[in-house]
Amino acid sequence: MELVYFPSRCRGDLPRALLFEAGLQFKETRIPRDPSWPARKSEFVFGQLPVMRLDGGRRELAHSHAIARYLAKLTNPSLLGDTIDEAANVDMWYYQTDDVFMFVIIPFYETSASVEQLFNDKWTSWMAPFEKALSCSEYLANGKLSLADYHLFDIAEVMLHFKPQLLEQTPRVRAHRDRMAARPGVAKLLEYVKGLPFTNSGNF
Ligand SMILES: N[C@@H](CCC(=O)N[C@@H](CS)C(=O)NCC(=O)O)C(=O)O
Repeated sequence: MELVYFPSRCRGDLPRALLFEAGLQFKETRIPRDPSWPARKSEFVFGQLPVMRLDGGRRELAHSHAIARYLAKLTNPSLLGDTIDEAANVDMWYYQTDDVFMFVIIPFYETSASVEQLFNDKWTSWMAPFEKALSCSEYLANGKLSLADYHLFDIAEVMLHFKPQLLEQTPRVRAHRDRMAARPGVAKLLEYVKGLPFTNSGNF
């Protein structure tokens, strides 16, 4: 398996985490995010990354969530829920994490006082449903580990680096991040991405 992404964390970490958690061997190709990138976009089905190359490059799977779901099905299908109802609950939490992730990555593209203000104003309300869910379970959905937990971890990681003081205001999300970070595969991920920026825009 070959994961193709930029030399950054952002949407690369979810597939990376699942690969490490499953102990799968993979190759990672990092495409420089520099003036040569626009000419390379057409190499990829949607002109964006991450992409996973399968079957020695004969198949290409784009979209971090399609890749994540594929890896979950392949290595630990329970991450997607064990019944239809569980799966619906996992999807619900997973899609919510992605809605919030889209906000949380705004500073990758913009730096302004208004972004800081947005985070100060909104972080606790974005996190409120997660804090509530984590008050009765260690996990977001069905009382067990799911894909949604990995994507909440991605959100918390961004905040830990961007505005750690805000993460401290949501102690259950903070504790959930620490529990996830202690998982052997996630610990390997953190070692693997050490020093990688979250983005290549230069913002952070
Ligand atoms: N929904 C897609 C979003 C992919 C995406 O936005 N990729 C960004 C990097 S995180 C990208 O390729 N940007 C370069 C470009 O659009 O030219 C996913 O989850 O994979």
